[in-house]
Amino acid sequence: MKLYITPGSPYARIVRMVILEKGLANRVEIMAAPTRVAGSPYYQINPSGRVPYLIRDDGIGLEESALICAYLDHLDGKPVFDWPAGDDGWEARRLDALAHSLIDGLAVWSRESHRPANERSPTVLAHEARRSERMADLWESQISHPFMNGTLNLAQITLACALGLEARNPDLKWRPGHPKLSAWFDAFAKRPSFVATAMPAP
Ligand SMILES: N[C@@H](CCC(=O)N[C@@H](CS)C(=O)NCC(=O)O)C(=O)O
Repeated sequence: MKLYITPGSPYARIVRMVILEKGLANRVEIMAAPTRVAGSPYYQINPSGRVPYLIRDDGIGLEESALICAYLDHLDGKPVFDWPAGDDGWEARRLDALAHSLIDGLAVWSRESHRPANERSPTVLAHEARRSERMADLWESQISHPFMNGTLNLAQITLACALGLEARNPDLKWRPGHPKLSAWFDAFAKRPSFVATAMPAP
């Protein structure tokens, strides 16, 4: 299989972590995709131009990190990232949605800040900065939830990949005033799969 990524994509990082956690590194070749470039040859592979994108062994392509993670998780017939049943499952999905809300906003911020200076929107940058502050406050109140501290799950991975964008965005300062979130992240960041997928500086 081939996984198309960009090194700075937090969504691709989620999938790369799942590959390592599931012991699939020898089955998935990681390919750098030239995205957001006019006429990129990558558009012949994935017309949307987005990453992550998995080409399965049968040649079928899958887009969307959650779908790719689920596919990879089920390959061995022993999935570990399915949501729990019953009420626990709603709690898990609620927290995963909050982690996605954070990562989606930070991805917009990052994309905007990487545009040429004369094309950047101060309104968008300010909007996403304020959103990230509110979300960090929210996560400070949620991070002690048992689901965020028990067995590894996709909400934890997504939140860590979101917070890890501090390495890419010097204006993202989610730590001050959030000691519990900082402690959670620093502990999580020791995981070998997180270390191995470190984001490059901007
Ligand atoms: N919801 C998608 C988001 C993927 C996404 O937005 N990827 C960005 C990189 S972080 C991308 O491919 N950007 C290239 C482009 O917009 O052309 C997922 O979870 O996979």
